[in-house]
Amino acid sequence: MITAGLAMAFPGLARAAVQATTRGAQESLSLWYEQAAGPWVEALPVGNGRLGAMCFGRVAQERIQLNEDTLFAGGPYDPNNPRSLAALPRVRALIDDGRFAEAADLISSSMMGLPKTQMPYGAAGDLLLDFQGATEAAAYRRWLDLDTAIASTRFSDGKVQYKREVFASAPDQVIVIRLVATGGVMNFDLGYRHPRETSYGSTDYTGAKVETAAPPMPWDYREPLRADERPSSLSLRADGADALLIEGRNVAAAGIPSALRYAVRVQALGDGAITPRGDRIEVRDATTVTLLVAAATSYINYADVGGDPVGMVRAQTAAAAAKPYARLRSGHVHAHQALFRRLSLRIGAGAADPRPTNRRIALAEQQPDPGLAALYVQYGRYLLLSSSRPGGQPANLQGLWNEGTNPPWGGKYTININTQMNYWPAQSANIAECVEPLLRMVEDLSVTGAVTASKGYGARGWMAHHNTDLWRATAPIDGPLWGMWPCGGAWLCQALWDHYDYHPDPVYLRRIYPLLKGASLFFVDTLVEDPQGRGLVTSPSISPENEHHKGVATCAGPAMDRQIIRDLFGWTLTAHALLNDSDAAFAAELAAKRARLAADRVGAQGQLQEWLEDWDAGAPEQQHRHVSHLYGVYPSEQINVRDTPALIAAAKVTLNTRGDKSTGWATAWRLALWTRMGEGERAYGILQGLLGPERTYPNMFDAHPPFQIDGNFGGTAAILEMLVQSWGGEVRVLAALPKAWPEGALRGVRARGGVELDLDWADGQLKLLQLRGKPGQVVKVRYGERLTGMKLDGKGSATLRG
Ligand code: FUC
Repeated sequence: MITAGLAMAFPGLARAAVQATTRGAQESLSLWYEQAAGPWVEALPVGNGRLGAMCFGRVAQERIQLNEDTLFAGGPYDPNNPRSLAALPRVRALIDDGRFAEAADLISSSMMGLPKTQMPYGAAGDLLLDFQGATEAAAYRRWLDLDTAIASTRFSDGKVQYKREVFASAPDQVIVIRLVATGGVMNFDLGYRHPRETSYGSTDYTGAKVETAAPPMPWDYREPLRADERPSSLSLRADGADALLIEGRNVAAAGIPSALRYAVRVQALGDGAITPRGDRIEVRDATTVTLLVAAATSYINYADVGGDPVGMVRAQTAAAAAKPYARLRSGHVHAHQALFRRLSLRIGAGAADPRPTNRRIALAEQQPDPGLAALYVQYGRYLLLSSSRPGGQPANLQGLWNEGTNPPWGGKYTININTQMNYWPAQSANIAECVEPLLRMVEDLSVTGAVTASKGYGARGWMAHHNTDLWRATAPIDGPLWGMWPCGGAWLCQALWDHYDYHPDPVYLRRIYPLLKGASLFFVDTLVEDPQGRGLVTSPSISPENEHHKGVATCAGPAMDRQIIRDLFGWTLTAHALLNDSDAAFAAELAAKRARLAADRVGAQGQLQEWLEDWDAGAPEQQHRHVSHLYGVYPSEQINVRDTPALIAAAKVTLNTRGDKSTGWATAWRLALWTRMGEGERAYGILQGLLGPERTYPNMFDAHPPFQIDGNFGGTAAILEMLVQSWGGEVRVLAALPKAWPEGALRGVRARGGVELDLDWADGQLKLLQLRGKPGQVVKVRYGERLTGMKLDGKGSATLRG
């Protein structure tokens, strides 16, 4: 359900929001192409946070592939293994004895969730528009305008000019497809195709070269629409004089039965003759047609599937049909721009690049293209705004966009890095509203995860392991090497804390405090003494997905857990003090345990140790994609160049061993880490790789490979971080500016403490810095060696000239 009042849905934000800044910089805000999309990763995404569409821009047969963010498999389920708690003491004893493989075996046989996998995300099918007689096109162009959030296609057949626009409206909760013919008419049949199973393997991520030079689509290409592809549970029929209604059920998975019903309704409005014919709508002799598409499931929340999707899609299409197209369009554009236009970025001179986007990506590693980095930032902001809006589900592994019923890694929420990375840019990129779905997901997890805490660990509070899904499952899955990690929920709290840090507001703090407190309580109850006296540790755990010995990841007290819990306890203590929580005993215990968490360690190679033992040099995968023990450097600030230079030196040793090349998200993390450490040139080299064709598809989706959206978001946050950082009570300006970016302008980037900044730089030097915030507030700004306390005036602004 989409909540109307943002302020109610997400207290604190309305007060903290600042006025949209003037877009002070010229920038290119379009992705564009000279050919229709062939593979799915060439199609252009639109989304309103809940409904998504991939637009192919094909000539003879347009394909619009649909998603709805609650269309997951299965239904409400309790995944907690009743044998888990009894096995826990034995697992811990085996770990204490160094018998890690035996501990992992026992975890595998007694502690994994039931079922051992979670429910995959699905797809809502395809609209196929078959145009009569269309076999070729001239003057073809398709593009995605990030500033209006509209995907467009135009071409001509020599006589008639055709134009199509597609957008996903947040205010009207429909996808709108507008088709216009000038100088002639259109004739087409509108059909619907049920989603098919996608055939990605989940293991093909180890560096396969991505196909970027797919042959251009023939203009007359048509995909078959075969009746036998429709499962029997699916009904497809005319609904009134001008609409199709599709009703279906989600799929069962891993023994969890299908519990969701869904509906898609497509209503066709326009001139010419619009006639339903069985499972199609015929459009004849039309010059202007508007298709309104609504989709919904019966999902109300993770425990309630009693919604009325047919009623919803009928109401939504009917409401939209009552508005003229111009109003639907302007309502959509206005809602998008109110958020999107808060930030602008120019890197370089800002001259428009004459090449189509796929060409720029193909050459990104060979030629400097600073404008592509700026476009990547705006695309990242566009993607988060389109996949995570108040009232909807959080951005999943693919954001919102998924082609079929078996996406890579289930297209769910992997919370040992991926979901967290999705929200890295939310604050700095000035689109903090996008965090609201994540806040509600954590609120859900604090309920389902309390059951896992008590049934699995005999503990108070709540917790989540390394994955969750629409049903908010929190038990460990997949196997001990991936799933037996207790810090997924704790790490999610960081995005909630960051929102407070960037938008300090006591109402919001009161809302998240029980979540922080519950997450902390779980660790108060489950931290154990390291038998060698090094302090308090988690057990059992892993350093996400990395083996310390061949085939074994199970251990106690990996560095990442200690760092995350140190942060979590710190946020909780700060909130406890700010809110005057009277539970003094809780705070005292938290502070005492925080002080006794085992410290970060430097190993024999001079590296930051990934585990409590110095196993790093012998670990089987020296270049492993995860860099979990560097959480302390980024996104945390525990380890930083100002306060802990020795640990920073150790982190660099670690990162040099890991190497710069990795999967999409892991490349983005490396980029963010070198950036945070002030190493602009190293960061720039990594960024070139991220923007190039091995890690960016033609539609600018991140290539793990396959497509996974976290790299887009991690990359967006890291590029902004190259220009402005906010940690340790200071704002750092141009701290990792590479030589390749001597000039540019950034407007509307945010920093901790409720501050917004504009900056101009030229010749590699800061020229102008403007701050906005609370009148009288003092902001510490560091530029190079210079640290300046800037006091905001009575209007809440301050200016520094370089
Ligand atoms: C983690 C990563 C993989 C992938 C998956 C969705 O398991 O290690 O690379 O991103 O999440």
